[in-house]
Amino acid sequence: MAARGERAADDEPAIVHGTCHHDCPDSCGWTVTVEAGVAVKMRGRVDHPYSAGELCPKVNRFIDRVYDPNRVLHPLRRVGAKGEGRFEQVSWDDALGEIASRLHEAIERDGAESVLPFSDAGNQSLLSMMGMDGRFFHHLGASRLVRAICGPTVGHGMRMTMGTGLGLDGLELEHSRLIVIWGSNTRLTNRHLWPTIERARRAGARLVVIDPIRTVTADAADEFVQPLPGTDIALMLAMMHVLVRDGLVDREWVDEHTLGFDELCEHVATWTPVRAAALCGIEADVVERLAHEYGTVRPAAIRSLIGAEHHENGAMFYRTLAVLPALVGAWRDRGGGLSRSVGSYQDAFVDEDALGRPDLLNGREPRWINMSRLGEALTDESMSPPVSALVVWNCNPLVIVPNAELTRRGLERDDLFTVVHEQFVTDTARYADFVLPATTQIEVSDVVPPWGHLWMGWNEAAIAPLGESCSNTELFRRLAAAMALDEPALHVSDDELLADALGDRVDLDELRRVGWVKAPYPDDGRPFADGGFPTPSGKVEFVSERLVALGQPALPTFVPPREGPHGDAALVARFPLQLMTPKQHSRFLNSGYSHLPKHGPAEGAPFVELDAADAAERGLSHGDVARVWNDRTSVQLPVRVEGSRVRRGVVSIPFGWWMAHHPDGKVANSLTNDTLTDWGGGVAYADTLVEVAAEGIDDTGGQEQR
Ligand SMILES: Nc1nc2c(c(=O)[nH]1)N[C@H]1C(S)=C(S)[C@@H](COP(=O)(O)OP(=O)(O)OC[C@H]3O[C@@H](n4cnc5c(=O)[nH]c(N)nc54)[C@H](O)[C@@H]3O)O[C@H]1N2
Ligand SMILES: Nc1nc2c(c(=O)[nH]1)N[C@H]1C(S)=C(S)[C@@H](COP(=O)(O)OP(=O)(O)OC[C@H]3O[C@@H](n4cnc5c(=O)[nH]c(N)nc54)[C@H](O)[C@@H]3O)O[C@H]1N2
Ligand code: SF4
Ligand SMILES: [Mo]
Repeated sequence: MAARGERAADDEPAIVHGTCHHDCPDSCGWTVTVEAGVAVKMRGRVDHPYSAGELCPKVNRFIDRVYDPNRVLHPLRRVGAKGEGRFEQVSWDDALGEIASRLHEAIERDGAESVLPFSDAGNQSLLSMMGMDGRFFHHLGASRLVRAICGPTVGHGMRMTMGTGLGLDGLELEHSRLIVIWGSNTRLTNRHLWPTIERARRAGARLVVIDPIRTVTADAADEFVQPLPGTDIALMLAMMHVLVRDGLVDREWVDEHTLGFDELCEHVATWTPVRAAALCGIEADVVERLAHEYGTVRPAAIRSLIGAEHHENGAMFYRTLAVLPALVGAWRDRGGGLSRSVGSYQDAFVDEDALGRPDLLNGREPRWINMSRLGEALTDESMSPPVSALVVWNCNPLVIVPNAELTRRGLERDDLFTVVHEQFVTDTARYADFVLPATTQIEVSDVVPPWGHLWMGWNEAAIAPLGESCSNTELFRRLAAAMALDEPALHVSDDELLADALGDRVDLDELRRVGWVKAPYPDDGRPFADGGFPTPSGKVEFVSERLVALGQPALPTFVPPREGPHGDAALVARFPLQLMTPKQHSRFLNSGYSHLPKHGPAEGAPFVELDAADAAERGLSHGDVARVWNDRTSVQLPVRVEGSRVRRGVVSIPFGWWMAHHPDGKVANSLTNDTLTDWGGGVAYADTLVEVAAEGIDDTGGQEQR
């Protein structure tokens, strides 16, 4: 067998090294065995500094995905009605010719802003996620997409307190002696961090998990706290109350590195554990114990990721959370502080502007459209200009954007021209005028800047693109050529794009040879031991003038979500249960695997999960078919009560299944809330109120939209 870097003889298997592209914190290293141009085996790369040889239940079968008989391998033109999913194969030339003229038409008629690019991190490699697309749409002057459905809210929240979203590298948890996982499901969503946490526990660390759902991570914790969703800020304020009341504050560190301690003390004086416990639906002594443990055990780390941002108060959650480590001086210690995405450490390598070229806007300022409000953008008749052309890649918006039935109505519009670049005919693609074939990660070389660890990875193409599929960068080069756009920046190669993005900060030859390069991180593992916070005051801001300027309270404040258990009373009276729609299946990555024969069926089918008492009150038993509804729509699902992981007042429908898997052709997001977060541009789909009843009981009061 030829070693990496050596060219294999044609009949000899080759081993090619790559990096996983999924929107997952782990960015694992892999090796692909190729025989006669065909990928025959994929394994975790044993010497990868983070993933160390393991992949995961979804990607262990990635080769099946690549060669799945339902892959889109040729351009398709719609022949049926929108949504029907009937297409005919056409040539690239025909597809590009028609797409180019439709885009020109839309631009001439309605202006360039009538074109909406729509994508997220379906492939989060550097060129695949923000390679040529940025240049192409900037040059056109198309509407700009606020890509904030995942992550930015966490950073925007922390930034108001610390001036930065940078936190503790996850691997530093090895040094912690108290680990509080606050709103993350590590064993499912970030599995390669788990061995680090287990190592810390073997060395004596205690693990507390705070989550409204008893997740697989909660199962493994020393203590599990299960608040009502969206209420954690009350819990944090009460912990501060106890820390101040019982003298557990690190006064020396606070005096030197924080702003507004006296105001904070006054502010939390009324936040007794009893008050917070009532709002969170937990016991007051749990709050006392948690605060005492956090105030006395060193080093103490809080670990979070993304999930808890999806609330109306999502940014405030992280603004408030970031106060806790400062109060107890946790940043002093190696293994102390707040750990979350470390993606921003890659800024040392990547120049996003040199890659995406916002200068090609030439002074124009096209409107911004928030991706989480796609349904509204497509259906709001006051939009001027209307969105008349939608180009989707790297994303499956119909399944993943909240308020899905509104998105569906938009996609059904006859006067909307939709192009989807995809590997499969997803629910979104069924509504497209053209579906164009996309490559998979083993067919294209690229660089992967991770957000869960520090090693930027190289991905070497292992096989040639299947069928007529092409990469995301190639798609936009082809579109630019078909539209006769002669801007030279739209016609450069992938190598040139990489050179623009990485400059001389990364030695590309070395990256290709080794497979990874580590972003700079403080040697002693203590990024803020001596302060140095990039806020206006240079300190951790317990009081924030910048928040006041945003129209937000200066101090950390619990504002109950409107569509939550303490929200709009009239709404709560009609819809007393809070719906969670979590990532729950180890074989799924968002909506990207439920349609595959060895992934979907192994996870069963969608269901609605209830606490036994809530089910009994509604006369529902395990296995019954129920209707789950609110003013957005109604969804029909089998009931799960046995082994339920939700608490009273909360129900849950797993996220990721497609329309075809749901008995009535809806999806979990058909029910969810598309209200944006307090700041940061995220979305509050985890603040969704519903009612549940046995199928056949009509209690909608004619409120349904559809
Ligand atoms: N197997 C698998 N792995 C994945 C993914 C997948 O789909 N499947 N998706 C990937 C992606 S895109 C991302 S962003 C990451 C996300 O990684 P995580 O952030 O770890 O995952 P989530 O499940 O979104 O949210 C974590 C937890 O937050 C909890 N939560 C929600 N609201 C609240 C709240 O108000 N308070 C508290 N305390 N907790 C709350 C949820 O119940 C959930 O258990 O996972 C990645 N990894
Ligand atoms: N209710 C609810 N809604 C959610 C979430 C939730 O937990 N609950 N999670 C939210 C989060 S955190 C996220 S990140 C989003 C994720 O939402 P998406 O980014 O839409 O994630 P996926 O469902 O994985 O869809 C990615 C698509 O990209 C395609 N793809 C993969 N690689 C390539 C490529 O190289 N080129 C092209 N053109 N396409 C490619 C895949 O085939 C797949 O269909 O969903 C969000 N929505
Ligand atoms: S999806 Fe995540 S855990 Fe699975 S191989 Fe990719 S990076 Fe690793
Ligand atoms: Mo995400």
